[in-house]
Amino acid sequence: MSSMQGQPIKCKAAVARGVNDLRIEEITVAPPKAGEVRLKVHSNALCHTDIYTLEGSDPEGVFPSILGHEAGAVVESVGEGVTSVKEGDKVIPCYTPQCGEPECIFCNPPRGKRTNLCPKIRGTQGGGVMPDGTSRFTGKDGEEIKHFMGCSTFSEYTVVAEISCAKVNDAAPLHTCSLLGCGVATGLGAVWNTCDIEGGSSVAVFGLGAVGLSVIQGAQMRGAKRIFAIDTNPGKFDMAKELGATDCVNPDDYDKPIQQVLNGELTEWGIDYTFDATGNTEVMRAALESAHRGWGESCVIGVAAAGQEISTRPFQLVTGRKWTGTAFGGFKSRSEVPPLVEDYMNNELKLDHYITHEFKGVEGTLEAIDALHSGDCLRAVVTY
Ligand code: NAD
Ligand code: 022
Ligand code: ZN
Ligand code: ZN
Repeated sequence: MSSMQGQPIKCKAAVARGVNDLRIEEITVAPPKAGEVRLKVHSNALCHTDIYTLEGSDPEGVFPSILGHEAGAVVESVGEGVTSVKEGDKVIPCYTPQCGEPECIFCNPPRGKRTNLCPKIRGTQGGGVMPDGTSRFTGKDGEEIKHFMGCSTFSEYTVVAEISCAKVNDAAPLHTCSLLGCGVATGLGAVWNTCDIEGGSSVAVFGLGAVGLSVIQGAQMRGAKRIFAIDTNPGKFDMAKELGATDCVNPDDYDKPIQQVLNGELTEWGIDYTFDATGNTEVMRAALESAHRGWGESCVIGVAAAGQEISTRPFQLVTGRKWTGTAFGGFKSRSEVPPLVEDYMNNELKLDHYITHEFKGVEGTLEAIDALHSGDCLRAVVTY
């Protein structure tokens, strides 16, 4: 049994004190309450939403808080009534929970078969607190520090809800599998779950960060025939090709809008499935309008800045295009993330390609943020 079971733990964390003010501090992590799990975080990969929130761009962001939501961890201790994980288990904390209760229409078939939007702890998670309405983190002066996206993995220890913990293989290498906590899983799931593409389809992905590249990987694994990789940074094209892209396109090389190039010039009637992995609403429009006349489907993965709106002419929909979107690739976290870890361990899924930078210690989070700002970073993984 963990020697700290039932006791508060003092540890290091990167605390977001205010806009662009991330400080390495000693914090206290309270023991898990009923239905909660305390985790020792092994590795954390930075994702843009953490930076976006730190920069003050998320109007719902709260300070002080502990950011971070793409991680691999080990269970340190569990609260009352927790049965699905135990001390020593490897887990991936997930920002989309899966309560699995028989009465949850989002977790269960028939309507919940293909969604992961379990609302069980949505309100408290969005408010930066645990389901009982309080925080498990306190700072030096005993002041409350808020949680973030139900994960808060910029800390050596964190507390999450049991229903947010995906228990994975005991032999899983956590520093690579951390990527399955957000970016890579999201791109794969957009292809496999949200759009459920058929073999032989044509695919286009806008934005070749970790999310867009995993769309390419997922499409190739499904047997897509032609995969268009689109980015304004041509430095991304080599990796796109390595993961399965057949055509790389830089919109800046053309005078006309990219949708007219993809739909009408490079293809006659458009592309079966298109994905936005940029978060830019103009690109979302271009992705929709690049989709195939009569049946093309376009999936919004990118998260747009607060208050942004999308637009297109209704003609685009009347002529048979569909506009959809995804959260965490539609994966049900606790039941569908562990098989992804198995795929990686069986060499059926690539993860190592996405790790371009590695750092040590919670302090490394600061260096990782700088790396993420440089154009050549896919994922920077910090191992504590
Ligand atoms: P990233 O910043 O690493 O990648 C974005 C890429 O888009 C970059 O390569 C950039 O050069 C390219 N780009 C920018 N403007 C472009 C344009 N006009 N045309 C073509 N390419 C352009 O980001 P990421 O980590 O891969 O994440 C991508 C998006 O997915 C973000 O918006 C992120 O918030 C979102 N996301 C959504 C979910 C979800 O569940 N829906 C989950 C994770 C990430
Ligand atoms: C993760 N994201 C972007 C980069 N990394 C990301 C951001 C938001 C969502 C998904 C991924 C998202 C889509 C839909 C929702 N969220 C709302 C879900 C609901 O209403 O139940 C979302 C999620 C969590 C939080 C906010 C928005 C949060 O915990 N603060 C899943
Ligand atoms: Zn993320
Ligand atoms: Zn549920």
